[in-house]
Amino acid sequence: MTTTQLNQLTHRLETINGLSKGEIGQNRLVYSPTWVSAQQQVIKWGLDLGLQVSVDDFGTTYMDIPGTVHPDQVIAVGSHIDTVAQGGRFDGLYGVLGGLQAIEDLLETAGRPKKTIRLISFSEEEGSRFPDTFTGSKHYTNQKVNLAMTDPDGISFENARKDAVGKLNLPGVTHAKPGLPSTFTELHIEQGPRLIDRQLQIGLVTAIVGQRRFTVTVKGIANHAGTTPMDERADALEMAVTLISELRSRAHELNKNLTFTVGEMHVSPNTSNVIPGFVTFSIDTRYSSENVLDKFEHIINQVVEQNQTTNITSTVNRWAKSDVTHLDDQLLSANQKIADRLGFSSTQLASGAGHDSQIMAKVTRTTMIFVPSINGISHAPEENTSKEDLLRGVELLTESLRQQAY
Ligand code: HGY
Ligand code: MN
Ligand code: MN
Ligand code: MN
Repeated sequence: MTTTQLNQLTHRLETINGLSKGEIGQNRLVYSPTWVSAQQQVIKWGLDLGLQVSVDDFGTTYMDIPGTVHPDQVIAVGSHIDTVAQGGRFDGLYGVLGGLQAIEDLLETAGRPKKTIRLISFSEEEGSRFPDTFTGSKHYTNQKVNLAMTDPDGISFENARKDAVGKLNLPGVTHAKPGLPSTFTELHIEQGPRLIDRQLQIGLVTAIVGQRRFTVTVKGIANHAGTTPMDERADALEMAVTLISELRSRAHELNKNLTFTVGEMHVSPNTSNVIPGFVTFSIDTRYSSENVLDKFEHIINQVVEQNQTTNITSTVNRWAKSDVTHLDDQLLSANQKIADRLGFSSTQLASGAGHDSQIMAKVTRTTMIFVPSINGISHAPEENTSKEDLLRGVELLTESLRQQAY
């Protein structure tokens, strides 16, 4: 990739990340106004490049260069366009725009491919607005998504979806969901410290860890902070804190590598002189074996059950579950050979982050390419990757596409 092409990639990253002007980090929550503008911009770049663009009912965008010899064999690349709240500039977006850059470089240097190349910009992966994850790739792979689920403001997925997707039917765009590809490759930042700490340039992903996400609801009795005796309170927040610290220690006892994160909490009425009567909090837990996750899910239910009192009740709802996913060995070793040939230092590793690849791996041969995250930070405005590393990831992806589709 030449400097011009690298500048084009960074310009495109800045254009889309610039849509969150004045906000802390990136807030491209699915179907939000910045999400619509971002997907519209990706579509425009694809149309300018002469790609055949289609958009499905969930707003996932597919951009094809039909193959000259085997148009029915589809080699796909892509990632997700949405972000977490106050997220980083590269998670997801780098895989979409890096894929676009690889395709552009190939069209310029090698002309049309023999097999169809497809760039996919998945509508939603993070689960940061609605209580479900990977809804874009789930829809593409014909998995059920609950359209009636609502976001914290009570807006339904169905209504938000219809309103946003209607704005993507730009001139030249077909409204359709294409068939499944023969292979899928996702270019992504590592989102952790391993590559950067070991000064390695490329990560080739062997597997994606399993994850579970829960919402715990604690119901107490709202009351006056000044007049209610301490031993007569049904303080929902105090109970939530007890549950969190007990579960946190049990996670560690069960397995020191099990991750346990409470990232979201809603306190009601969230007023300084009122004893909280209602609290919800999230639990995100990951590990590379289902039975450890099953055991921990059992512990969560047990601890929540044991902490019922007369006036405080707690319930737990598990709303996301994905099993550990092993990725395609052949594609990985082909990429290993390319990385070696290009002289890139690399390692093979499992991903602690979830990815659309774990959904695509259920229906097609799938692989992932990681580039380093500076200081290992992700899901935060400080998320960063050097230009040289961005470039190397695209170069490896370009060679992998050349090998598969030409
Ligand atoms: O949460 C994750 O693992 C991913 O970044 N969605
Ligand atoms: Mn991601
Ligand atoms: Mn993410
Ligand atoms: Mn992900």
